[in-house]
Amino acid sequence: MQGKIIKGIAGFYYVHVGTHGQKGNAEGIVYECKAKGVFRKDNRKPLVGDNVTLDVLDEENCLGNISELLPRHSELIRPAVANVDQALIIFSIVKPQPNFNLLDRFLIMMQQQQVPCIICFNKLDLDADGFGADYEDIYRKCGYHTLSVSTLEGTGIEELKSMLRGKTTTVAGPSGVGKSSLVNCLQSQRVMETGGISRKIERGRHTTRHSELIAIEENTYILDTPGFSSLGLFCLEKEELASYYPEFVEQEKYCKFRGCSHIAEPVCGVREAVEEGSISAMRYENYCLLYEELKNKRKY
Ligand SMILES: Nc1nc2c(ncn2[C@@H]2O[C@H](COP(=O)(O)OP(=O)(O)OP(=O)(O)O)[C@@H](O)[C@H]2O)c(=O)[nH]1
Ligand SMILES: [Mg+2]
Ligand SMILES: [Zn+2]
Repeated sequence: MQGKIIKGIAGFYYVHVGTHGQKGNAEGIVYECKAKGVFRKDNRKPLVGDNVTLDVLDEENCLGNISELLPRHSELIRPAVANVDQALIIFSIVKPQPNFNLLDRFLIMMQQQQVPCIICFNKLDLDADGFGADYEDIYRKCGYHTLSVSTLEGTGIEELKSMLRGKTTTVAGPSGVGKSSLVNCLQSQRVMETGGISRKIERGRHTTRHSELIAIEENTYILDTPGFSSLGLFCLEKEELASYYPEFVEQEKYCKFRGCSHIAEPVCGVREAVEEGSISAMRYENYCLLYEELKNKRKY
């Protein structure tokens, strides 16, 4: 039997096996498994997102053992998950207001791991001043896919679903922006757990502590993750930073110096674009802050 690890806690792995009831739905059974012998045989630790084969030990109580890890097509370090196709970066428009410095850090981190990103602004129902449209505009101009949604009212959810269909997506974003609420809202089907408790009842009210994959449709999974409020930039040289800003890369040809840092060099295409407004001043200011941070990190 084949399935997918949706959660790992304290040596137990929860493996979702699709039952392919009606076409397109996410119905399945979750087996609580150990992974005896797998590490020795495959020489790697099981990860959430791994496709596995399992032996059922007790059908009635949904207990099993993972017998083999199938090949991974990708592996993320943060969050630790296998076989992810894309990241959904979620910020709320208000309550809390977005921290764009943190948003840019997420984008850089995902690009470092070669994961395409969608930026999603939530709580559109609270956006009386229309800030969401401005935020989307800034990031769309940089080449990112963006959308605004209201989890509470269901606005934009169908569009989001079509962006997720057939893929495995990891969610990322700070605490309180509505990541779990959104994941709940995307579940159209009840997923059977050990003991048959609906995920819908259990989730959403509390801060998320474990990453967990949720089957939302056939072959469509979303990883709910704990929120975090800061993110250090790892394994990145200040000279590389600009390459993670797609809108800067386009302007580099107008810089006088090759390898221009866009900080203080004379005749800089990026700074000119900021002055004339075609590159967001907010993005550029956060770039300068991150550049300074990377520069100082090197000193000790
Ligand atoms: N008004 C409004 N409130 C929302 C919306 N989505 C979520 N919320 C509320 O925002 C709060 C936080 O939601 P969660 O889904 O727990 O947030 P989270 O991002 O999972 O937070 P962590 O698990 O701590 O990382 C809850 O009180 C939700 O009811 C929305 O679209 N509109
Ligand atoms: Mg949560
Ligand atoms: Zn420059």
